[in-house]
Amino acid sequence: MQENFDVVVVGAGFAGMYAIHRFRKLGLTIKVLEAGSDVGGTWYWNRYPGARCDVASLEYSFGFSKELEQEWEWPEVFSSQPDILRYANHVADRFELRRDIQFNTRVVEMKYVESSNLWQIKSENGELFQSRFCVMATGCLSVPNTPLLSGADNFEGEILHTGRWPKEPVNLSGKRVGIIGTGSSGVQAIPELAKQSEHLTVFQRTPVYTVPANRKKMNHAVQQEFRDHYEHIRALQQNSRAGVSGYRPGKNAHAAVGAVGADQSNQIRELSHSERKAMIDQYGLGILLSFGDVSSDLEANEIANELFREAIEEMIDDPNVARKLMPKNYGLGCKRQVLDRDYYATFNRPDVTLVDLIETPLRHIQSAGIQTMDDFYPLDVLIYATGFDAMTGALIRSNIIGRSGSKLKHKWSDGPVAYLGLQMHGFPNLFTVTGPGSPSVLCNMLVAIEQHVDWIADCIAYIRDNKLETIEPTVEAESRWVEHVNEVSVGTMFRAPTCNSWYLGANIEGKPRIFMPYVGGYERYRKQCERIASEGYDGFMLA
Ligand code: NA7
Repeated sequence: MQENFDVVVVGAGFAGMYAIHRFRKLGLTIKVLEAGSDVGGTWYWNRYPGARCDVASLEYSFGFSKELEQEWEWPEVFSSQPDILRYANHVADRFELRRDIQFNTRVVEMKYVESSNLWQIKSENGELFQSRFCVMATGCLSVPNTPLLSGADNFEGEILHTGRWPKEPVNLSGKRVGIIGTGSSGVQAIPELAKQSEHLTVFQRTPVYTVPANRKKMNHAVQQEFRDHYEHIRALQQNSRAGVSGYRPGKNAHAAVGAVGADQSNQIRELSHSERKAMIDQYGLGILLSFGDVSSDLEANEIANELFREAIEEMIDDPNVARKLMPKNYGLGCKRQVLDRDYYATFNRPDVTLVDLIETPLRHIQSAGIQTMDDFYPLDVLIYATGFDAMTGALIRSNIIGRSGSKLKHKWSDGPVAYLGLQMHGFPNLFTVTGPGSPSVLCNMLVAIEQHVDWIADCIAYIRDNKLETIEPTVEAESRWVEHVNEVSVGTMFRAPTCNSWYLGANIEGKPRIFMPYVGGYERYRKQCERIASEGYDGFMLA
């Protein structure tokens, strides 16, 4: 049995959810296929203790509905995973989205059939769906990376991954827990795991630069002020670099540093050492991210790195542990900025051990724990906080087959090639939401999602209204865009010679090293998308 729709959307995170709402307005028939058992995407899967968003919630929220903006209450400035998931569920209920979603359905193949100009979508349980348009709302960080570690199968305790945390509560009390990975997920989880377990051992490969998160409860007057000015705030977002308005009623601009959108006007080079230290004392380590030269000049960056290391030395009781926690071989701004709650203080606890995997590499995982070069660490639970096959992972996994049987995984074997991060040549009528080559992870995701879904909806309406059949980019437009994405990233800290990050695919063995998101800024990107559409889809072939 094959079901037919105008559009099949893969994924019921925020992108897939908004797509339903938006496409319904066009009168399209829609089916959203979602591997999980409910809505929420990232916030459905990442339920690990301490999971939290690094963009303030009054900004990290949908702007398409005035009623939604007015009615929703955010309990904290930077929301925890349960609150964001609650919001996702509220949106699903309010707009009755679930009736167009089929849960527990993992897509295993998507094939373009040239003779009918339709896509055939196959699920893991063998169901078939057919549609004229496909929208990949599969998320940028949705395929967990579990490195193949020697002897991993031998481990007889419980194995968890932060990106696939169970729905049922995990009881860690009285247990010896080990965690591998100190990126955002590890850093957020470690203080909570230390509280919940009997003993926590942190296996660290690369020390992280992490700054304290804003942990304020929501101020109701501020929330109301946002509600009163949302129209203005959404306009500011649209004209910003990172989809963040920066609107802070009555607050110092330094008060809220998020992972995207900090003020970049100051220069660290212009201050003396004591002035720099005084600023850190006053505003916290997060202030280092607000210096423009720190993100553009390697020497200024090293000044900030050194200040960071000095701060770690002051915060950690044991100088040997402090030394291990100091990042040395790469700079601030190379990786996505990590925000934490009590990360460094956690290493002063007697029930927390830090293992430096560079000094004492992991030799073998055994049935009862981890053997490194110099010691054995007995464990009841082993947690991977080892990140994701970012940006391309979920698209390649969906096994997308385009015109003449060409496979996306082959097209992308040297790195992702797409026009505007929205479409690929050879894959007509298939769209990606926040795909590689778009601002995506460098932008407030909800802003990026709404812009992409709106653009795709307008494009589908244009095709329908003009009695056209297909749209896909030309090879030339696609390669020009890829070149442009590459050009604008040159000279940024993201591409510093010492930098290895998931933005570059460097965390996955064998993945081509390409800077994947568009760093030219959201506003600039949005305007290009709008111009292209208004000029009759410049760079696209319409048939
Ligand atoms: P990240 O940021 O990719 O962090 C993964 C961590 O896992 C990082 O510390 C890695 O060390 C470590 N890792 C990965 N593979 C290994 C192996 N084989 N051995 C030891 N350690 C390893 O993922 P997160 O989930 O924390 O965050 C991803 C994004 O989600 C984040 O940026 C936010 O946007 C939300 P490495 O640095 O590679 O040496």
